[in-house]
Amino acid sequence: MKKTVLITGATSGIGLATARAFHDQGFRLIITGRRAEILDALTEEFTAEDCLAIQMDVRDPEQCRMLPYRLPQEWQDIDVLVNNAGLALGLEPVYEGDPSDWSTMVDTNIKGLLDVTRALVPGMIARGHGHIINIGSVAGDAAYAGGAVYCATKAAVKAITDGLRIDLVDTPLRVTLIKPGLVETPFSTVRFHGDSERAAKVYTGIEALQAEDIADTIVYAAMAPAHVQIAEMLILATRQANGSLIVRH
Ligand code: NDP
Ligand code: 8X3
Repeated sequence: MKKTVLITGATSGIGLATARAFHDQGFRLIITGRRAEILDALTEEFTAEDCLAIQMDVRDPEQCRMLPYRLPQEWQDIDVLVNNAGLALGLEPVYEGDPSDWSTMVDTNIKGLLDVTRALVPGMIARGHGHIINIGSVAGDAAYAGGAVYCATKAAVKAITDGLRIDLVDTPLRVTLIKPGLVETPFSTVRFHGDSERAAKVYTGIEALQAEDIADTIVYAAMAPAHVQIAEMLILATRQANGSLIVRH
């Protein structure tokens, strides 16, 4: 019987690379995101037998609550949940930031992750197995200029992940935090509200991480023997030391 992974935000970047990496390892995929046309194309790529697409917006608490009820019986036994959906919006000082950007980041990165976790973890506990892998960031370790709110959301992901691991310590479930550094994905285009020229500069002069590099670490954590719980991994580009120090040539 193939194992099943559910990935939030599987339509792009790290989530999409993670879907492909799990598929290569023989997992069945439940892929989610807001963009239906990409989900449809991916269902064809992975084939309907191995892939169930669920269109959803993690900012909507009711959609998160209903998620388990939208899964056909044969898709309910989720082995791995990858809470990946997330974004940064803006790179201004707090005193010039857009409150609507702050709400979107908080609702997606913190509340969405919490609501999906709340919906799916009780089933894992009842079945006696499961692995929750949350995508944090180096940004959660310390704030950087213009990133206060995004960094705060990723610090919250770290605290929620640690708290969940404590809450589940007397169960067979495992909880992992993956903290990537600079990864070259559409992340910066989203951050700069579609300004792809500005986004490209983020990755100029440095060999940035690729989404596949992070997918490898996620699959590594998931494939570790059942008695091994990878609690946390920080993955940086070689010319990056932390959220603020990046050397470009
Ligand atoms: P992308 O923009 O490429 O992917 C983001 C994914 O999140 C998309 O699939 C998007 O799907 C989904 N998403 C965003 N908002 C929602 C929502 N409201 N409901 C459902 N899905 C949503 O960026 P990355 O792959 O780089 O980012 C993935 C994660 O990795 C994020 O949590 C990010 O914070 C984190 N991260 C990224 C780093 C980087 O440098 N790139 C570094 C460290 C962490 P759709 O638009 O279809 O809804
Ligand atoms: C994304 C990486 O450094 O742009 O979390 O915040 S960074």
